[in-house]
Amino acid sequence: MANPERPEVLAYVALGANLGAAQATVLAAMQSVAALPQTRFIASSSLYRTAPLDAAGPDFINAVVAVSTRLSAPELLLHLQRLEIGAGRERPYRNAPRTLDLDILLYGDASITSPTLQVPHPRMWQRAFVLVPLAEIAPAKVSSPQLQAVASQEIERLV
Ligand code: A4P
Ligand code: MG
Repeated sequence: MANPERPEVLAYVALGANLGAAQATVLAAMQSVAALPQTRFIASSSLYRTAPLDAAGPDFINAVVAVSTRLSAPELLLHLQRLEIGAGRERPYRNAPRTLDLDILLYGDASITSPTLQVPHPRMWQRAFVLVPLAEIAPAKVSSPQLQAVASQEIERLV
């Protein structure tokens, strides 16, 4: 049910997959994120093929989606984790190959540090697979020096 008390917040969600039908999974997940309760679609980036960073396995498919939501950040995280499980996500070890990873990058201007949720995502500024798709849909959120800092990482936009 809509919560008229809580304002809409612009949130950016990173999507990643490197197991199974990764492109189809990421495309479907973008639609699922946009279809969450109390949430509406704002923008989605292209899909990108990226080399694994601090991780094993095949190349990743990565993307970023922007939504406007009345869900709180912890509620949004719970919904994203449900979608990960629905896509068959298992967690055998840290940074294991995954059918679907959904991370909250930004939640409005909020700064959140809890045991289960850190926003902005603490590692986003080190990652081309996050910054390049984010810059595509929200150029004001990423500066040229920030993009420059990750320019050596392999990333290819899929058309
Ligand atoms: N958590 C804390 N803050 C957040 C947040 N902002 N969004 C907690 C989502 N979750 C957040 O995540 C572990 C815990 O982080 C969650 O229980 C949640 O409470 P996870 O998804 O279970 O595990 P993970 O994916 O291994 O950790 P994380 O932190 O998502 O991993 P990273 O650091 O994001 O790295 N290379 C390429 N090319 N593309 C990728 O997508 N991804 C990773 C994952 C490494 N290398 C990659 C890619
Ligand atoms: Mg994650």
